[in-house]
Amino acid sequence: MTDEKALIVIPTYNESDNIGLLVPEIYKVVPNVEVLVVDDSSPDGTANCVKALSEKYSGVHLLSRGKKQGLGKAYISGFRWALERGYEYIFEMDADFSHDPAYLPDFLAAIRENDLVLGSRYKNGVNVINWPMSRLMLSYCANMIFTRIIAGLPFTDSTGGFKCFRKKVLQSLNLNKIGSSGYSFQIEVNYLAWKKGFRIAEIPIIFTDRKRGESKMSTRIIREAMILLWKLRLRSLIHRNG
Ligand SMILES: Nc1nc2c(ncn2[C@@H]2O[C@H](COP(=O)(O)OP(=O)(O)OP(=O)(O)O)[C@@H](O)[C@H]2O)c(=O)[nH]1
Ligand SMILES: [Mg+2]
Repeated sequence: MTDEKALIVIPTYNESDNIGLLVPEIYKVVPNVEVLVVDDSSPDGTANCVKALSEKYSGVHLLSRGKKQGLGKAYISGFRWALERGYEYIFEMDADFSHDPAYLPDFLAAIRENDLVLGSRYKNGVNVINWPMSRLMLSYCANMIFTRIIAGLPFTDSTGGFKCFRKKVLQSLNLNKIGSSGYSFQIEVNYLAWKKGFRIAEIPIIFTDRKRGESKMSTRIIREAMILLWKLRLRSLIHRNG
């Protein structure tokens, strides 16, 4: 564990079954980090669970937003909150236990030599547990074929949401201009960091499907990602030609 301040940003929508279990697991592994839960006024009372946690763990913070506006917008407010307070390492992590806190030390080790560390489900084969074949095929093709071929990204997992940024990467992004909300938010941020020449590493993670709570995956999210890939392709072509 490094001495610099690390913040784990966790967006939540109806994660009251998970968040109260996840935070203690995080603190067992990395006691010195802080946690910011960005909740979009979940009807299931997730925010109350976070308030109770913050009484027990002084490093737990809650950022409440008025209504559900998608993952991307939640992360952008979380990033702004983190930058205003000077955290050096800023994590993205899901609340649903798909991202095992046991990997947090691996990220902290890798970020010492890098500016952005991506947790990859596909770096060492396929490490996804309990997803239906259709969902796995969609994710695998999106990452290993579409993002690499259409947008030219050199990563094995560009849509994953378990990652760690150095502060300077987020400071360099124009957060107002990031328009994506679903998985394409992850692709867009990776693309922008890669184009700026930051050092980006992937570490292998095993991803497990959620056991509790409901999925927010939708066809709208998939459509948004496909449109973004072609936009990025176009953007690369325009920049290449002057
Ligand atoms: N604040 C906020 N959080 C969200 C929103 N949509 C999803 N999340 C959270 O983002 C994380 C990832 O979302 P998931 O629902 O797990 O999405 P997923 O991983 O695609 O779907 P499953 O794992 O299959 O359920 C979880 O912690 C969600 O609670 C949103 O609109 N606002
Ligand atoms: Mg999930």
